[in-house]
Amino acid sequence: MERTYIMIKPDGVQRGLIGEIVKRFESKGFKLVAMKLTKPSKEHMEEHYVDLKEKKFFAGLIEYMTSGPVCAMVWEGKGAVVTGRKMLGATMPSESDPGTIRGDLCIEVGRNICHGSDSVDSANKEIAHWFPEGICEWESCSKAWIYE
Ligand code: IDP
Ligand code: MG
Repeated sequence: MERTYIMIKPDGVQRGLIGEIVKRFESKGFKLVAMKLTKPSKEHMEEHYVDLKEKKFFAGLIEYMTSGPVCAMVWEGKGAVVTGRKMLGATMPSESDPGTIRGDLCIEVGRNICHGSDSVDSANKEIAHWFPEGICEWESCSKAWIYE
């Protein structure tokens, strides 16, 4: 089953939006297989966003992302990567559709409250980066009511 790395950024944590975001993934039918609150180091965060290191907003992004705890999670389910991205909404909140997390809950790109893996390959890398201790395997009693 596919897994994706979803992270509630420091602004989402500070604004008390952990419950709201977790609720959407749970209600959808995805299974939570790892979760922790952690304050990432600069090096850890730079590695996470290594593909963006040439961008002019990189320094500001790292400062923002290391300004407080993030809620790191792994969600599992059919199509979790693509559907997770749809649930987050477009990177730019001004372009995120209503009904998406960013579309409903934030205004600026530099405070867009959540991260989601953009491919299965990045998901695997990000899960290994944030959860070197491994994830929690468990069987959900609702599986047969979510999947046919
Ligand atoms: P994503 O989070 O939707 O995958 P990316 O392009 O991977 O978007 O960018 C990572 C993060 O960098 C964004 O979520 C946002 O917080 C920040 N970011 C992206 N573009 C800009 C920008 O133009 N200005 C400031 N921050 C940006
Ligand atoms: Mg990205």
